[in-house]
Amino acid sequence: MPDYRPAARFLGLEDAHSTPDSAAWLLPIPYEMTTSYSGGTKLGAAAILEASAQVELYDAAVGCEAAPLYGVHTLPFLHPTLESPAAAAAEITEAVSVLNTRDHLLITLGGEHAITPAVVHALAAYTPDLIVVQLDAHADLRDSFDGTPHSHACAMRRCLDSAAVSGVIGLGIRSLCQEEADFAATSDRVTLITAEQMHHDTARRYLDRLREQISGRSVYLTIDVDGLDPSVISATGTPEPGGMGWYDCLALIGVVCSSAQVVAFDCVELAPTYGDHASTFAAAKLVYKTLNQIMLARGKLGTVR
Ligand SMILES: [Mn+2]
Repeated sequence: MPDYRPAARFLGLEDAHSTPDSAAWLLPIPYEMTTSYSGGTKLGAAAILEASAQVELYDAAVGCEAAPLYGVHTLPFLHPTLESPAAAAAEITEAVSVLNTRDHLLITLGGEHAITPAVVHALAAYTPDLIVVQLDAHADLRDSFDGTPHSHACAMRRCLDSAAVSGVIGLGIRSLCQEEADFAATSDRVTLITAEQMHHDTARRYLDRLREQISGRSVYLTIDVDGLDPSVISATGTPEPGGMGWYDCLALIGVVCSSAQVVAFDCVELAPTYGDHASTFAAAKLVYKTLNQIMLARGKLGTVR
């Protein structure tokens, strides 16, 4: 009989490589309360975990089977209260604070994008001068949406509520309203590199600009899967045409991980649809490849390259 147990752990790692001593801690947060178009992101974390068991441990970009070298501890699912978006955000912040991930790389899997500011606020308590690098189709800079300031459409605006967050750099942005455009233009803490700018910049000079802005600094990386083009990942609640290709995305992540100190990252807004395992697998592989770039920068992969 084949064993159809769902993958309880990221990459289906063995016991020895999935302990609390692991360099990376992965926290699934299947929270969904404010999605605005098509829902389903509460199923994203479980789908990514299940798909991750199919991802090869060997990553050609780092030239080795990387995960066993640093370990990934998959934590139990965090289910915040659904009493209100504000209460959910407060609970996530509290839980991440209590968890105390200071000595580990924290990876969170959404869930909707509203989890990002909640996690950032917990990390900001001991990370001054934190820059949030956002891969996303949407600016998420509205001050309020659908009657709540804790909507997924306000995720980056809420990150900026923390004085420890010195900037948000959005890349791949191609959907925003006048309020967000005006806010981005007048705030010295917001940089938007739009998908159109990236598309026309065939020499990828935006990567140099990004490197200059984040070099040597602490970065929280948030990957909203709708930042990628729907030809790569279409299983998301608010898809937008004209997003990043797979290799553009990897190049961007490579620059972030090699030039900044990435303290944590998340992958949010995957809304798995039956039959579209390509989207889910791409998200799982993207999380793994991002993790490997961070561990490479931290010297956890030794000299295996
Ligand atoms: Mn988005």
